[in-house]
Amino acid sequence: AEPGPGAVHVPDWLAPARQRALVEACRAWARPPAGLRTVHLPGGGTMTARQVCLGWHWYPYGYARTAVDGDGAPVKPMPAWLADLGRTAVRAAFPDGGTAAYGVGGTAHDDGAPTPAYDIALINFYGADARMGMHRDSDEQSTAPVVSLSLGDTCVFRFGTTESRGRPYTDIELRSGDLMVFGGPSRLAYHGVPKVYADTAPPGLGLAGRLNITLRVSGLGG
Ligand code: MD5
Ligand code: FE
Repeated sequence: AEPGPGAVHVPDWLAPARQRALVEACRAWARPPAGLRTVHLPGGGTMTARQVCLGWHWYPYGYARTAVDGDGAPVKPMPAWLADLGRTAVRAAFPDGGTAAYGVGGTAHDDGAPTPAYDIALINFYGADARMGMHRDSDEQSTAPVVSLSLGDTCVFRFGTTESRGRPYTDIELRSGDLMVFGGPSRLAYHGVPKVYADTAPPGLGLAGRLNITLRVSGLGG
């Protein structure tokens, strides 16, 4: 299903055992050093979703190799298996390579050159009251698609335009195991998470709340 050009939603992409393994991995990544933290915005606001990073550490607004707005420790490495999962996800979302329609795909994105490896994972943890305001992801130096994996509670994901934070937008429910890929014209679209539905995680996942794993290409080099 395609909420917009280059944006693909693949419901139920992760099998239950895969979801459990990812939740377990997130638990380990959340531990210090460079673990789960609260993000403070330069304007004085606080993000209600807490975050941990792999590969490169995101801060408002850039990337570093250490948790510059946390405990200052080196960011945890991006595991090769998670980078591979990113590439596999893009192939699943764009089975034809997507190059003709959107300039994105599993092996090539904007110019026919091989897509560089996924080298960033940003993991957001949403409690029942957490939200994410409308924003664009523009701190990467690469046009490669962003891969989003949802675990735990169902949320409303709001997908807008590249023009403004406001209407028009499309609201989509994302459930545990869903994949979304944002490429081509959707790579820089405004988006947010206005609502998390408490206690909707699959029983047996062992997660209260929502986890979102985004896989990205930094374009920053080694
Ligand atoms: C989430 N995370 O559900 C979302 C999933 C973030 C964030 O927004 O910045 O950590 S990533 C959704 C995304 C990425 C890139 C482009 C678009 C959506 N889009 O065009 O809609 O926690
Ligand atoms: Fe985002």
